[in-house]
Amino acid sequence: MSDSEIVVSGVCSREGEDCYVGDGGTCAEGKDHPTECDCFKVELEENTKSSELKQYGIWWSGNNLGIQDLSRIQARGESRLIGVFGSHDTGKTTLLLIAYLNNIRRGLELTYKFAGSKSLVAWENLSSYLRLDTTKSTFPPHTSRQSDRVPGLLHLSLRDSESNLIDLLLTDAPGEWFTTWSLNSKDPNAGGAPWMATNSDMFIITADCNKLAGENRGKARKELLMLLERLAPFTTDKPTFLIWTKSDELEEKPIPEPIKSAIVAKLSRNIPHARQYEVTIKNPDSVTNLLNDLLLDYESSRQPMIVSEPLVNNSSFMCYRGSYA
Ligand SMILES: Nc1nc2c(ncn2[C@@H]2O[C@H](COP(=O)(O)OP(=O)(O)OP(=O)(O)O)[C@@H](O)[C@H]2O)c(=O)[nH]1
Ligand SMILES: [Mg+2]
Repeated sequence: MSDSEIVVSGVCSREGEDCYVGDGGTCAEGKDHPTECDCFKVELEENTKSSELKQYGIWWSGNNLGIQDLSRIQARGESRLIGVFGSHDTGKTTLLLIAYLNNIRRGLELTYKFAGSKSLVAWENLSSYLRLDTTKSTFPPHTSRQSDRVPGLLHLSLRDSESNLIDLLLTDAPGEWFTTWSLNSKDPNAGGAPWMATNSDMFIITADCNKLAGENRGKARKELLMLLERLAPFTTDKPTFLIWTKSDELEEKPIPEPIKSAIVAKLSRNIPHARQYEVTIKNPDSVTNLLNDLLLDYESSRQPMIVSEPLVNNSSFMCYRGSYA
């Protein structure tokens, strides 16, 4: 076996657009070696002595997935996109992390079993805040506002009770996007909010119990009502859950009745099929249960395809469809 290796460096004309071969990713055209691709211009070719095994690139880095990765996930089967909407600090990222940590902790006990992830690095980076080390655990940091048109996507592969693989993509977006989008759907600072609204298969909307009972409850209520209104046309026929986050705070500081009933009334007017759940970091199963129910709702909302057999002959014998017809 030869231990020499040809090392090639150069630039791809699609670098940064949809190809990340220069950053150690794989070729967007699917070539095994960049030199085989017409888009790649070789700048330096060296013959090196190497005793290391040949390394093959993989298309995922483990970080948040983007729109290019989405098409690759979709290529292996049906995937489901869950859009998580809610203004700043309403517990969106924490909710996602509880789902991830509880899934890997409870493993095989759950109906939908953890079967891998292409964004493990992103999950682990975020959950390192929540994990209890020898000193203390903290909440994840605020999701930074990006100018992207698409949010960071977190990926979970699950297996259902019949061992079918389900690719779940969950959005982790900054809350400011939704506040801006609720005010003006055309505002460029709304980032990936319109993309999420159009492309999500299921919707989670966060209502922060702590904020709705706190000093700025008027502002929190207004932001939530505006979001419900903006989102309503996109949620038709799609499973939608309104999630009361930080419900552990309710005992000490309940949401004033007029505020709660205004939100519930708006929800039943604009998104009548939406279901409501309470979640808290103190009860990780509350998040797992809501995801289970969301997936079950999605399965039952899908209409079976009606296949009608074409009439190919006028003979009554050939037209016979059996006694059921
Ligand atoms: N009491 C309580 N506080 C919570 C809970 N979940 C989140 N929090 C608090 O809410 C804060 C915000 O949570 P995040 O998950 O970062 O909120 P976010 O919606 O992702 O915020 P942005 O990324 O800024 O949009 C955390 O820093 C915690 O202080 C919970 O279950 N109970
Ligand atoms: Mg966040």
